[in-house]
Amino acid sequence: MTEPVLVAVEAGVQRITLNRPDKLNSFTSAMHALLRPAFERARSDDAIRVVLLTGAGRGFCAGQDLSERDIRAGGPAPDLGATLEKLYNPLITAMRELPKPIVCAVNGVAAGAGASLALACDIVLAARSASFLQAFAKIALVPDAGSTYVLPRRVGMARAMGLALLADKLPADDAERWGLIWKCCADDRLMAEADALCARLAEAPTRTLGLIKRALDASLGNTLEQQLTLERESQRAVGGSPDYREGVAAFLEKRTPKFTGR
Ligand code: T3D
Repeated sequence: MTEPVLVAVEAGVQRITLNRPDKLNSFTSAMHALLRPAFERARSDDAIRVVLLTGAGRGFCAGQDLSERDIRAGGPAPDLGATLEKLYNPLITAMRELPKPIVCAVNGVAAGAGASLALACDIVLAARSASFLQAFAKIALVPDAGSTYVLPRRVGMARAMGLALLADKLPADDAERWGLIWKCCADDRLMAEADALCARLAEAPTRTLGLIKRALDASLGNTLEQQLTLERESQRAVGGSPDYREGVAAFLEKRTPKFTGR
């Protein structure tokens, strides 16, 4: 049987491919059972220095597989809060707490929790034909898996409201222009650009990148005072690292640094 999530590690990059192309990689519980452990492995395995997340086929991820839900009239009301609590929320938390960069290559439509998944990554590249869709309101749901947190912070409240209330597709070009994602690129360049970015990040000072990610995330809720303290503590931690020594030595010796990630 084909696995609904493929995971491979090579040259410091853990590639995770959502793999239910016929259903636009919409989320099933079987996918959840593979996806979160992949991020947990990325956390504990020193050989992994960057994660690349993408989708197989023409879509990135169409959100929750709606055929998994029992909506028969008169049937028991599904507790969708429970699915968030057990599956989506821990997944998004694991991604944000991973002290390593996550690159997302959005190869096609990212809808519902699929859009949230993409936006939970650190650097989001999208094919020009891709789009982002807050599909939730179309089926009378509230945006979840972190969307209501990320959207206003990235694009401002006016655009976040429009996206969430109207549930119209936002083309990748506009997503880049609005600051929702890092970059949009030609469809046939997407994977090459994502691979190049990951190769670069796999040679970067991983521990430092983890602390940069943590500091930027924390800044959204911190006062300046708290943020200055966090910067001080982060700098204190990396100041004793082998990669800092290597970075400065390489600068002084006018050569390219060889970071180990420690
Ligand atoms: O339930 C909980 O746990 C709460 C958490 C919820 C999180 C959520 O994500 S809620 C939002 C769920 N997602 C959606 O509502 C999006 C539904 N999909 C669409 O609106 C459209 O498929 C797209 C706009 C994404 C793409 O449209 P299009 O025309 O390019 O493709 P299509 O023909 O609609 O889809 C292709 C196939 O994928 C099709 O299957 P078929 O007919 O060829 O056998 C379609 O049914 C299937 N598919 C697409 N999205 C889903 C799906 N099947 C199940 N669930 C889906 N979400």
